[in-house]
Amino acid sequence: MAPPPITDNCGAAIVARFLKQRGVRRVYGLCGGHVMPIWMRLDAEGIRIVDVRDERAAVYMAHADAQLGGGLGVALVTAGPGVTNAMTGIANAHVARAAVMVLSGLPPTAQENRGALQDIVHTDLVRGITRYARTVRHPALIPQELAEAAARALGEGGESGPVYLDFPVDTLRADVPRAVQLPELFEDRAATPAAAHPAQVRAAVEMLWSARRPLVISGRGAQGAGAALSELLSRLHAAYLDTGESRGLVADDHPSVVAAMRGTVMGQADVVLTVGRRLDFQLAYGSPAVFGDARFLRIADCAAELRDNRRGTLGLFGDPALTLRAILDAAPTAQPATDRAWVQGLRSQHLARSDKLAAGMRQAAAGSDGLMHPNRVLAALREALPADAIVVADGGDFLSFARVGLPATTYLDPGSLGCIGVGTAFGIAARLAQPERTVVVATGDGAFGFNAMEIDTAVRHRVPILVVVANNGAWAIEVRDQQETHGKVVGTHLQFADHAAMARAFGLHAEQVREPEALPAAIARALQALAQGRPALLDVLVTPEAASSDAKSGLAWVPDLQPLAAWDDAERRWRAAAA
Ligand SMILES: Cc1ncc(C[n+]2csc(CCOP(=O)(O)OP(=O)(O)O)c2C)c(N)n1
Ligand SMILES: [Mg+2]
Repeated sequence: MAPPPITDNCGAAIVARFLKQRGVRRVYGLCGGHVMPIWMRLDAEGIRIVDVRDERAAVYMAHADAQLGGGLGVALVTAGPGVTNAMTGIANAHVARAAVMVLSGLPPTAQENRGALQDIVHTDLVRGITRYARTVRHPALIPQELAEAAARALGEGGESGPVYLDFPVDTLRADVPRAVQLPELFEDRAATPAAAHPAQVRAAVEMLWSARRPLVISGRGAQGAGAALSELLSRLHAAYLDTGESRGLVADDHPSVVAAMRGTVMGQADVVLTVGRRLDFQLAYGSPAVFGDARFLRIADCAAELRDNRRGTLGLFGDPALTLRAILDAAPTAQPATDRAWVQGLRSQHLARSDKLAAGMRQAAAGSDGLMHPNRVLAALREALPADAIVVADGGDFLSFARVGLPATTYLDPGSLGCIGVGTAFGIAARLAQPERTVVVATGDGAFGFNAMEIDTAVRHRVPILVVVANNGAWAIEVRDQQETHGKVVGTHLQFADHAAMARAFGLHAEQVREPEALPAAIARALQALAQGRPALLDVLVTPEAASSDAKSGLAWVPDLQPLAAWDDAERRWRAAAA
């Protein structure tokens, strides 16, 4: 007997209606019988289904969509391997604190634990990498579980991050009592965010306005606080560092931006203000070995960004934008104690370094193999891309070159999990979330391979992104580590495969480029294809010999105490001095 047709009041219909009401316009997924009722109801509600080729990519896409769209990113994956495939994406969203909701199905309740097809306890698997993970076994519980999961994902009263719900398929097919479909569960009624306590705001003003060398560092939690942050920097004449999570929040031409002087400014500041930023490996865990006796002041709306590694002199728990605004309102009109010459000096060194880098990139020498330096690709892209292009960087050495060499107001990369392979998926979702902007994915050949099949998704869904593969026939950053640390290279070479031929097979506009002189015209043709709604791929042969800053800094060989060799040495000296 065929299953009864699903109604517009069944569990799956409630899931779809909930998402629709919460403003979700796209769901990324890969179909399967255990989630088919949701799939069909999403379509019935007019929510676009972006069907992908691997569940991992669906979650990466939901992640990028959440970050660039500002709401919930949703992935729908089937039971069993659908969920296990999704797990790397969930882990990545967990570390990045991205507001992702992953939905799945289960065998019918009457077959639970009997050895049913695709039966495995998903919630046990994802528990450690989600804010909330529940199986919803009764249709009447669906509205409240969805509401709670959404609140947790968005970080209402806590830290944002991925959430997971699954539903036995009979629960999805069963009707949901009208009485429990309370409007308050469907509407977005997030608790109103508030600024930190006024007494703490005054203490923060005192600390900032008396600092000689104030440094401000922003992160994920500062998104949405750009205007207040820029104003604070201007009034305080502070130095400013961004760390990838919040790129574009403060304009590059702001006199506080000293990105190219990161190491120096971290060692010289006397007051360090973190805004929604963890003191993770990118910031030397806030260690006094690197920051000296700087005092820390922290502003965040979640515990992880308020007191990880360094509790600091002062921690302001509150909405970052409102708290910064409160600081500005409470600040004296008198000039702060900032040593203006210090900031100006850093700024001019930053500008000199940035100019030197840009000039050097255009002339970077080829390798002994005759292949071009990766910076030649980036220099050509810099020339051709619009100023507001979204940049997605991925890979090992090439990620490192791109992070430094490709300025962007919106930037995504594998993040703190080091989750290489996100590139194409992030690019697709970025373009869907912001369809008016040019999206370029700058990826190593190794990183590209993980989810290369998603170029098919880009074609089928007519998502015009430009994928630039830096083809050096290797996991190059690992090759160098083996050479330098172990004196032997094993299992780290790839082939100089023809990724352009592969891309053409899936319907992209694609070319392989060997000479730097051919880059401008090839990029122009690729952008032309984009303008016609067609994704494009450039497979650029580059030398594996070029050593990136990440290769040189020690990041690849993973020192014991700190992520970079210089910080590791400093940490050793500092610990020894105290012993
Ligand atoms: C999923 C995953 N596997 C392995 C690694 C380790 N890893 C970091 S960078 C890298 C090499 C990347 O190679 P490619 O994308 O070709 O960039 P290249 O260094 O050659 O420029 C590897 C294997 C990782 N970070 N993530
Ligand atoms: Mg490579």
